[in-house]
Amino acid sequence: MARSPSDEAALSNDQAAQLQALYGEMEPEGLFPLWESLADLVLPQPRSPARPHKWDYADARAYLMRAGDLISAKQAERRVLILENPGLSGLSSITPSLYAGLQLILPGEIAPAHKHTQCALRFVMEGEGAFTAVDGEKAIMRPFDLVLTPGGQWHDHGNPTDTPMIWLDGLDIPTVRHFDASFAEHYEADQFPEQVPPGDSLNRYGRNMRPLKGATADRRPTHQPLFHYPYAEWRPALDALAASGDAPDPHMGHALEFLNPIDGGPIMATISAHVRLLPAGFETCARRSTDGTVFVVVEGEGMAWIDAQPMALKPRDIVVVPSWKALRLRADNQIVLFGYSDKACQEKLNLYKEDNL
Ligand code: 1HN
Repeated sequence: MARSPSDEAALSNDQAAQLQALYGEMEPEGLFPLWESLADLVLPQPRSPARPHKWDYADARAYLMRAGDLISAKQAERRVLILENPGLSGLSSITPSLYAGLQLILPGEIAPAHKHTQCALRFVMEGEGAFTAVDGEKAIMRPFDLVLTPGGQWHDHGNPTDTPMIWLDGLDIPTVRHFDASFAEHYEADQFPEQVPPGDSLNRYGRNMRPLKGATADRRPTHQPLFHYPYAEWRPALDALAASGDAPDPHMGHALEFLNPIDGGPIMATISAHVRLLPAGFETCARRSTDGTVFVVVEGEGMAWIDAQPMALKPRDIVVVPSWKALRLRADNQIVLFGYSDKACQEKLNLYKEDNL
């Protein structure tokens, strides 16, 4: 939409020289000419600085285990390797709005209780039986469970098992940074006191029901009662969808979004998450959307093309697809993917757009 002055009749040498002199004098006052940058500020379509990228789980895991030999979870507060997008150097971001990291908690360790404005999700990569506690309620984690720690809630992690536990952290850190709205606090003890038995809120809110009345019914924040979405529940739901006889969506395959039971909306205010199943041999049509998305390969092998850049997929690989890059997928055998993005936030701001090609 914007044209620079150079598109018009060329500036005379004298005009150009006088403009440069003007810019030079204004700059120390914090004043700049919009006409020199308008075309870069208001883009005709997204031009993400983020790049398509894949992290090989085995490679990242080897570094994470080395970190495990060198620093404890307690010393580190959180022992995490940040998955930084190569196009967003120094920003600790996987997309301009989202953060991703791989967190390790070793047998016997505790990651101490804290709370912050940022919303987080955990997607379990390996290990079974460690927990995340949210406001004193444990979610016992198994591979490919989704666990939320919504903003403002005390959370600590512990691993009472004899094997390492690794999960992917997804947070809205860059979004909160953008709004200059970060607050954080440490709890006075390592763990927030246990309030209810593990699984309590899943029982109350995770069965398409909610407490009708009762003293403990409102213990969870009313806008965010459920924080555990077990693999044991979402995986059979995908299989049932695939077996229903409906053809897979040409762009998405069989896809299910995780919901907040309180309003049927996305899981958290800033982050949406979904899973999809692509039957063996299935190839999607290309699709682009404004929500840069982080994918975890849960099972299967195949290929992704991101704006025609090919990437081979195998279990536990992590792939980022930036905003408005066309994604095409092929499943060599049946593929299951988990994905999270800032779609929830973009929809609130009336920004979200998708294009099925
Ligand atoms: C955080 O609270 C966790 O609780 C993990 O496990 C990673 C990265 C930045 C800020 C807070 C956690 C985090 C984080």
